[in-house]
Amino acid sequence: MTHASRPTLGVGMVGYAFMGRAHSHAWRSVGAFFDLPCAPAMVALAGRSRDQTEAAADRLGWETFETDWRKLIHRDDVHIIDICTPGDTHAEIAIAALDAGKHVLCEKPLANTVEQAVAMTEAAERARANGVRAMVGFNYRRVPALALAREMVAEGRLGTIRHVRAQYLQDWIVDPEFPLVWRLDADKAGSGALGDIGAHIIDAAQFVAGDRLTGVSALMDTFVKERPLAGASAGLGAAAAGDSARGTVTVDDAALFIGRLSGGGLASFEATRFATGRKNAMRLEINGSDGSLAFDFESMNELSFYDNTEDPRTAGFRRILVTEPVHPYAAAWWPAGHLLGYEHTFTHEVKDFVEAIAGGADPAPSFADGLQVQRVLAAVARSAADRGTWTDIEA
Ligand code: SOE
Repeated sequence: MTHASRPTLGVGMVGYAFMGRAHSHAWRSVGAFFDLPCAPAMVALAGRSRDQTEAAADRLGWETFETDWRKLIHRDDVHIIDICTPGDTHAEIAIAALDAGKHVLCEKPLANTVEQAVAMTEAAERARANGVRAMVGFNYRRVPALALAREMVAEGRLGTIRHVRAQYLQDWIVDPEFPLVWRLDADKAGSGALGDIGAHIIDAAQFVAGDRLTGVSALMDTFVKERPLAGASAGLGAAAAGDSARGTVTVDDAALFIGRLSGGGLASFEATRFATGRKNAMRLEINGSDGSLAFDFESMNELSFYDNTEDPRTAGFRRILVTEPVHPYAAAWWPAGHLLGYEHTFTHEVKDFVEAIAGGADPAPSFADGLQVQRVLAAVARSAADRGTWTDIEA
């Protein structure tokens, strides 16, 4: 088959804010760098406001736009629905799209509740019987260094895993005057640091370790309980009720927990938006009997490896620059040492999704994987609400 005669996969995306921009970039660039079996076409963008959606479609490279996502999912030229909206709408859109026979890529966390995630997973299973695929967007799996870490653990380079230490540290709401945006509203976001960034480290830790959490004990807190309402002037979409108007923060600012892994290891997690000075420090350290791995997203092209089988006189953590053609995803990009960024993780995500669809394979992470993360989030919230009581995670 020539490049030009490949079948087209029409993409329809819902939402055009931060994640919509990141996904648009991925859809725009994926075909230029990866040799895909199908050609993705950016068919249409959906959003509620006509003017803003039209302008976003134009800026982000979408051919057309819709002001109702229901129209999008019934278009014959759309084969994939990419959901980039806040969590409160994921279930409705994803289930309708899957039932309409569209493949679905859904941003994380999969849903706002376990019940929604169960319904979405059931819809994905129904659709799978007809060759329709669903994937949840845990993009950090597609950081080359973390994909390499997974390969190394799977090859046994770390031996038996004893510790998994995961942190996701941000500081964007340290200022108590930072407005009450949707990510601080439980109705829209489900939870705060827990679901937004805790979900990422739960998925990444389990993915790299190849293991699952079985139970947790947690602490959560909301340090700043009221914030200025997000006014229209701030471009944040909520109604302004005067300069001094404040609203209640209904989500956690920080979530910390310890957990047990089914393979016998112990794990600790810290997700916070109050780690002053840490911008996007998504960190993972894994200690095994034969070695350790350490990663920090703020240096995302690097992976630290300690090989415990080496001569102890010269052993030490070594820094692997994960840009060699032999490294995951790297061959498609630049010569070694020419670094990748945050946006590339989304390009890798859509590449893997398109390949799975074309190859009739199940993409990972599946909705069932997203549901399992949702169960961990729920167990963490339950434990924290009950003074840290040990809480098992439903298998
Ligand atoms: C905001 O906290 C956020 O953008 C998350 O929603 C993303 O998933 C994460 O990658 C970066 O931080």
